[in-house]
Amino acid sequence: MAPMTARFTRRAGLVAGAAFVATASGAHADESTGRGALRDLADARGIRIGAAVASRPLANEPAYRETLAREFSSVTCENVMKPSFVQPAAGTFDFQASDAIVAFATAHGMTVRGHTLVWHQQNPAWLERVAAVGENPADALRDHIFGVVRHYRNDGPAPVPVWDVVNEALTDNGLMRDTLWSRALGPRYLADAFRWAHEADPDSRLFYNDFGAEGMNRKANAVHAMLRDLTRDGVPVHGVGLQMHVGIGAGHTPSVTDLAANIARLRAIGLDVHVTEMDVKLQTGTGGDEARRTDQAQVYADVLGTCLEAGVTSFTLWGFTDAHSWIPGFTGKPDGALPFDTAYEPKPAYHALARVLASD
Ligand code: 9MR
Repeated sequence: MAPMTARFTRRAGLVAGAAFVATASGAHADESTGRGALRDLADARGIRIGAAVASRPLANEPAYRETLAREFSSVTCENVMKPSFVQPAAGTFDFQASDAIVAFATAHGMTVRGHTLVWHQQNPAWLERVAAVGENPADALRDHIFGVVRHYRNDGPAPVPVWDVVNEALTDNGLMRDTLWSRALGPRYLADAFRWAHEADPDSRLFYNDFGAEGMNRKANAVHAMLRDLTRDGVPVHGVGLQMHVGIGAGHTPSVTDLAANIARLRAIGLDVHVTEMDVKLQTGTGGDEARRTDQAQVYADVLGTCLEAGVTSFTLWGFTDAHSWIPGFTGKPDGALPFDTAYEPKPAYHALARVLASD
């Protein structure tokens, strides 16, 4: 594949796409296409455009709610569906926070990606202990998966049609990550988790989700091989999430050629491919200067354009406003990795995404 087709060029992706105006409805319609917000453009292409959502700004900031509902057609709970939130004590489930996000999504015609059932982070202390001391850890994991998945199948505000069942089970070298679950249950915990999730809701699409496995590298090879073996063994895994936490500058984003090749080989083994957590670091320690924002827009355009061409059907960002991004909490520095700035104004990255969605 050519490294970049004409429609993802800087010129087509950015200059023409910069002509956006606020409409009466508050949407940022693109003057050059006469089309509306990202979700309208994504609808027209038959894909979902999503964002990770945090509970506090959703409850407290009207601009957060308005932008989310206007621009996105899929939501992922950034934190509150993880085990430490939904099962804080053994056998005691608490869906208040996650239900609030699911209810918001439903009220605004958005779908939900469930995130995440099995991970080595954000587990409650009781579950860590159960896994560590070997007190029926398989039962605990199965009960957790059943408790969460069945809630959304039967009692929650809406069904969750897609689950990230297992998150980040491999290392950068493509080895099984040493986690509470690999130690307690061995590598078979992956197959078990997918089987339990499928039993709990046979209608949900079940995903494996990881970072740094977007291009054709060692980890991506291992993800592909692992999922090929699981599907060959009849394990109900239906898709793979490419997280896409990337950045501007050489080496911080996979090449479009590698990305396309990796998506193609995953689809060739029958898997759906979603982008699940995209953000693009400026690596400035600030909100970034104009040139860096332009480079960032190009990365968003290249990745989205490649994914659309390669058959990705759901494209989720890890947040949407620089006012609420996980990166400052992680690096200790502001960054500006998302398409809306801290005042909810669209950045060049926003226009680039819209432009690619609107292109033929
Ligand atoms: O964005 C999430 C952040 O608020 C949490 O503190 C963090 C805990 O590790 O998890 C972040 O979300 C992660 C996601 O669940 C899985 N992939 C990596 C994401 C960013 O770290």
